[in-house]
Amino acid sequence: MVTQQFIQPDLKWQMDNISCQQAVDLETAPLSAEPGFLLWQKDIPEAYWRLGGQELASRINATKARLAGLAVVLGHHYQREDIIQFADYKGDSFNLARWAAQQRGAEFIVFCGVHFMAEAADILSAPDQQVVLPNMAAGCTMADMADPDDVLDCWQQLEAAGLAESTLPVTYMNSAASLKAFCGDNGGIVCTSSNASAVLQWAFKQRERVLFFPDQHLGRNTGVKLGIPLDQMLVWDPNQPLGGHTVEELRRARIILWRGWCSVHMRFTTKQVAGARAKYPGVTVLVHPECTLEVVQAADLNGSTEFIARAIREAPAGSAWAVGTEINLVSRLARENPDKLVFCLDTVVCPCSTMYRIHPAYLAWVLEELAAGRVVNRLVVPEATALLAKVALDRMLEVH
Ligand code: CIZ
Ligand code: SF4
Repeated sequence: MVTQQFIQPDLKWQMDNISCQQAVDLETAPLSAEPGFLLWQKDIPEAYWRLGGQELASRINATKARLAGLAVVLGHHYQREDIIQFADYKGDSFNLARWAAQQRGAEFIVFCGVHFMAEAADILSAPDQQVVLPNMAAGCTMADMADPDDVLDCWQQLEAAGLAESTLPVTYMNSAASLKAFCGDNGGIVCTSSNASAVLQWAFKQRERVLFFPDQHLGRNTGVKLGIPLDQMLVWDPNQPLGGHTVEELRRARIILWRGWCSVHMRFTTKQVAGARAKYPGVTVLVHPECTLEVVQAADLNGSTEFIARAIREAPAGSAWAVGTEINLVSRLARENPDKLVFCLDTVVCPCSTMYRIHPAYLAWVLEELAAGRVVNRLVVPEATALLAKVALDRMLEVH
């Protein structure tokens, strides 16, 4: 199945970005009217291409009812409204992974999220459970920035420089299963944005230095939170020998940060923070740690999507929140908290274009196939990879 793993991430982002306006709209455009469909999984039968939102919704509801007890639908916070409404469980990647590790009831886990999350669910679920990703082209541009071959090459260079023994690999959940396996095999661990500080503290108890991938911003922001000076955090450029550093510089580093980022969170700027404060005095600025350090430092609070949702839910009525994360979540929080002012820091913000690829037509398709006794879009992580990746994921679940 094609995941467009090999299209250059930023190009993918630009090509897909045309769907911005539709994404925050509650109207469901038929699949054939989605400009991004060009990049999505195309072997969905044509019978689904032109179905409208209402018909899709009623077919999804009817099929879900037929599959009750057999299939569950998981939905990530960044999913579009016309998908999240069908989720039996909603959450961030950490909670959804934990859910998959704990529940043994449903035979099929239909994962409305992106590829790496469905992989984690497959690794953590029981062997008799099957994970289905409605659109196999729903990847993550940040995860794609850490090409497993490049990370292995980096590790070999660290080994040759005599630095690998004192370095612990830590991968953000947003990464390929093979990189989680690499961590599992080398004493390393997985983290998410809800447990990055605890994971890094654990990592520094094991070894002097951390190799953190793929998101340099989460790594740097967490390092700063733990008091690590900026000059002890280096960015590894996979296109340069030794990542662009000398052995001595690498030896002195506490965190080696991979040169990756999230295009969605890179859109937030300190200018937007200043603009929100000027327009709404007293506003609380709350951003995701995938934003740059400057934005995180200009904000009042930062944290994972679960943290963001909880902070707003528990805030007093009448409070104002400028939020720097994916627009589908921000719009949902605004709707769910009508007694507060909740708005996105970036007024022209775009959604995560890969999360958006889970269109209701795909959900209808995979559910109707399940109801007919056929499994399409099953996501299977090869056993050898899954075993090692589970070691790193289990370490994460213990550290939290
Ligand atoms: O870990 C996740 O689910 C993501 C992508 C963001 C967050 O902070 O929850
Ligand atoms: Fe990946 Fe960014 Fe989308 Fe999250 S918001 S899934 S990091 S591209």
